[in-house]
Amino acid sequence: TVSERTLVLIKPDGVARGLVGDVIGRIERKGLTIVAMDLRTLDADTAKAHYAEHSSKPFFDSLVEFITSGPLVAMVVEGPRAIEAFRGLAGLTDPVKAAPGTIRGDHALEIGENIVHGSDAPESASREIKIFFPDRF
Ligand code: DAT
Ligand code: MG
Repeated sequence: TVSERTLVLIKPDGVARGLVGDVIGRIERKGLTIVAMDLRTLDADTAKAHYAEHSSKPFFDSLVEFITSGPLVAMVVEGPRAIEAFRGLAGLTDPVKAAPGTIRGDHALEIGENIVHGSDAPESASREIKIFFPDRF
């Protein structure tokens, strides 16, 4: 199978709660490869660019506030069907609906604090990877 890349974020809640190792372990055990990784705190402009598709949603301002609230871990993850594979590890957006055994299903209850981000399609993956790692891919 041809390899693809996805942008994964361990959001500020995941970092603050000490879940970096758990999330990275799941990615590695699945057989995906981390090809770039960085701990950083986003500024508001970068956060708005990343979540541009949600700019008209009622939760946009709180989403930007949350994602800039502390350090996050940004990663580029590679492997066969990596986009769908990581979305499977993450579970559904609403952590109450996310199945136990998934990152969100095991660790979260609030939709606004759901531990991880993963790109949802090849176009969004390449757009998001350019925002986070402009000089590397
Ligand atoms: P996902 O992160 O699963 O791709 P999304 O792209 O629909 O989900 O939304 C991006 C993030 O925005 C999501 O991880 C959490 C937040 N969010 C989504 N829907 C929300 C809602 N109804 N209320 C509050 N935050 C929400
Ligand atoms: Mg999304």
